[in-house]
Amino acid sequence: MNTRNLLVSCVKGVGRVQLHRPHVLNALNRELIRELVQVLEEMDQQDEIHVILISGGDRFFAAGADIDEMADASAVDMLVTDPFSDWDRIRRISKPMIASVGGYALGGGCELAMICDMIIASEKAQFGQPEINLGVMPGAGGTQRLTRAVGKAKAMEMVLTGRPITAREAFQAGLINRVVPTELLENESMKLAQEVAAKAPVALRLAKQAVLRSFDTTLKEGLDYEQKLFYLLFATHDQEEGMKAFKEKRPPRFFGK
Ligand code: DAK
Repeated sequence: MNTRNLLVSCVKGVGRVQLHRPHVLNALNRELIRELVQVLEEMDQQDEIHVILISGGDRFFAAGADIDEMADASAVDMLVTDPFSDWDRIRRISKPMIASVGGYALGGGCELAMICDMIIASEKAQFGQPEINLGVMPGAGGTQRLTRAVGKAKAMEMVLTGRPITAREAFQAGLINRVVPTELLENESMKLAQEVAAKAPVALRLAKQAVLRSFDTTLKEGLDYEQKLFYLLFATHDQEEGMKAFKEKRPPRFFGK
């Protein structure tokens, strides 16, 4: 697919998407989001891709939604044109997504990273929800996913002051999976993505679904759901292969069936 704001490639089971609007620190305009959603949905359908890795630039992952595009909108414009409707499709991507954050992940940038299933960041990265400084508030998960990840105290402070936190603070607060030296970010992100990409693809999808379900269900319903998905995996070739390979003391060869 031809894109103006993204660099797209595929390496050993990993679909790589790099946000690329450097002159505005990857501000997420409508065109970029439309392209991103299309690429993610295509990757979700491609058998050779098992994991999706989203990255930005060295100094910035994304500095949020494009303020120039929003500045003159009225509430009615927002309601009628629903300019952010594409966002919702990102959370329906069924393959695991990893965000690789090299610098600022602010506003919508932080929210995009949080839609991903894991976040790996460089020592220079910063995470924040500065919308309050613009007279608004987060609109794509900054009050919900952030609070679930870091708890009420830290989320309130970030959302009400707009102050970003460092990668180390984000790690300590449970927002991100790991912090790595800047020069290792690309390698470490790829290593993690390939480690996951080598697993059984159907099991990956269902496991992702089950973990996400825990956020909006009761424990009992979540456990029932998990159990059904677990049983369902016994209909896959990969379950047979995984267990056979274990008994034969060899690495499994998964086919995604
Ligand atoms: N939008 C547009 N342009 C931006 C931008 C942004 N978010 N961030 C940076 N830029 C542009 C700057 O205007 C500047 O352009 P020129 O002046 O060169 O033409 C260029 O990028 C370089 O930026 P700076 O000169 O400011 O660079 P600095 O290194 O000095 O500062 C910074 C970096 C990241 C601290 C600063 O640029 C900054 O504070 N940026 C704004 C961060 C921000 O407030 N982000 C939140 C935006 S609101 C929703 C979905 C999403 C959202 C809402 C709803 N739904 C699904 C409903 C999201 C909302 C937001 O993210």
